[in-house]
Amino acid sequence: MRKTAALRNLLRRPELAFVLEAHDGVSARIVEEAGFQGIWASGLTMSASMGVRDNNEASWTQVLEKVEFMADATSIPILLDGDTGHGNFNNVRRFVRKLEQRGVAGVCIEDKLFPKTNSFIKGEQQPLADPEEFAGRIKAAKDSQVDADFQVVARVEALIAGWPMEEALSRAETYEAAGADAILIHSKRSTPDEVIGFRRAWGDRLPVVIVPTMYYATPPETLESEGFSLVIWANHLLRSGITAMEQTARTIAHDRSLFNVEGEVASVKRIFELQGAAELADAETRYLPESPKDAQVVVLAASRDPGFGALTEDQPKCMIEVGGRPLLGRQLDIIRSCGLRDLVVVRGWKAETVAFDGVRYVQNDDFDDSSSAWSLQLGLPDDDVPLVVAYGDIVYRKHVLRTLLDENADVAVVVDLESRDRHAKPSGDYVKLAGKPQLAGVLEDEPLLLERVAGTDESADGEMIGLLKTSRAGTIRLKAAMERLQSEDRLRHANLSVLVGELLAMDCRVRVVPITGNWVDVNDLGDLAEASSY
Ligand code: SPV
Ligand code: MG
Repeated sequence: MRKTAALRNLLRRPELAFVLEAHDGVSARIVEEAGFQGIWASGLTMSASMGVRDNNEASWTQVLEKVEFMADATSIPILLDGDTGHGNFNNVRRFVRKLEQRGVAGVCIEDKLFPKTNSFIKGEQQPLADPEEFAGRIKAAKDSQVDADFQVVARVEALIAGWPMEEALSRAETYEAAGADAILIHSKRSTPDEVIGFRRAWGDRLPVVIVPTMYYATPPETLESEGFSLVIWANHLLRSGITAMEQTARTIAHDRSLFNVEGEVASVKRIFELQGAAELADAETRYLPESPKDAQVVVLAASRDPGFGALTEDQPKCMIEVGGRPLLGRQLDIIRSCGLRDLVVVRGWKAETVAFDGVRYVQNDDFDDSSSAWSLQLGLPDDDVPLVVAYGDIVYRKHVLRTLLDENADVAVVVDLESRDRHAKPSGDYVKLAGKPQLAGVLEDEPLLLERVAGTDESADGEMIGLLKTSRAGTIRLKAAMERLQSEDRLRHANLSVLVGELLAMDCRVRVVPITGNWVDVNDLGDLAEASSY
């Protein structure tokens, strides 16, 4: 529903409606989140929040600027306190057109003279407008609106200025005849007698709006049963904000520390929420090209590898030091040097020994009875972000990771085409490629794809080194493959090769980034010596 129509409904529906004051984008959002169906953009609080008086010291265009932020930040209608309309009928015409353009649903103008003064400052001494002249402002407003549902509320200040009820009623009648959509009857009494008296005499002719700032103790049921249409809580967010801000400022000044206020103030995260940060993050996934540097890196470093005997007695394999630096430290340096910053390490065996700055850790308590896909599942982010997945016990030259990141594919794995020539022991991560694996041809021709995982089959074309990346779309596929494995109870003991095999089984294209050497999978002491050069 358009905001104008929504405000019209609030004014016209049989049940009493409530709107709460806001004075900027964030307070407007707070009003909406609290469940209100409308916002009062108060002249008093908008001017106060700008540090000026409620005497039209802020120009009407400055008011427009402010209310535009409020309208943009919210989806409920705003009734703007238009003061006197900022001049005569002519100023009102332009004002109304501009308010409509800024997404404001209605305006309330009061029968006083520009520049106005707040009603609670010597209200009885304030001159009222000539009712016929003010009726001209109302008529001009109604004649200028483009949207038929834009609401113009005529505010009667007669009771504030000390005139009798007859004057208030006669003015209301004149404004109704001029086309007003509702009458705001204002009172500075501490009881609702005046406004109730007005409403009873006025009847149902036009909806009646009230501002119970001074008769705040009146129960809402009374206001409801007296037939009012709209209650404006006119200034309470600014006032509560002032109390909180004064308290916080005094405490910080006194303590010279934030310690005593931290638990009392909204979190920075809450500010981000109110600013709509989540919407932007969502939009980024739709509109920004994926940058490989935004990938989340998950390094799988939970396993012990008892083959190393005493070397992995008190630490996982990835923490074996070569040249004074643990293997994992070397790999993290390489990862960081490629611009990747979001690093997760899945720890397991002797987790406490795996400690690097700037890394988030996830724990695989079942490291003895699970494999790398299980660790990966524990380290996966909830969001479908691009991923880089690496075994924790490999090291490679920087350009290996660079080439992988540059590969424009949803799923890509690094495959060493010559690993068999260097290793005596067969690997379990051999793969068969689709098409010709010759490196020279590969670099120029069609993208090289994986055909199947080949386990220990030595006639295969190469070996996956344990380095894989996915785009956002690839992450979704990867998660689906993991779910399939899990549904068949195969995930717990699956390594990356099994996972890649499952992706292929799902008809997912897996791009191959071919290398020859330039990496080490540390399996014996000879590998350790080589790793020290990375
Ligand atoms: C405002 O909120 O600015 C109003 C209501 O006009 S009152 O302050 O009560 O006049
Ligand atoms: Mg005002």
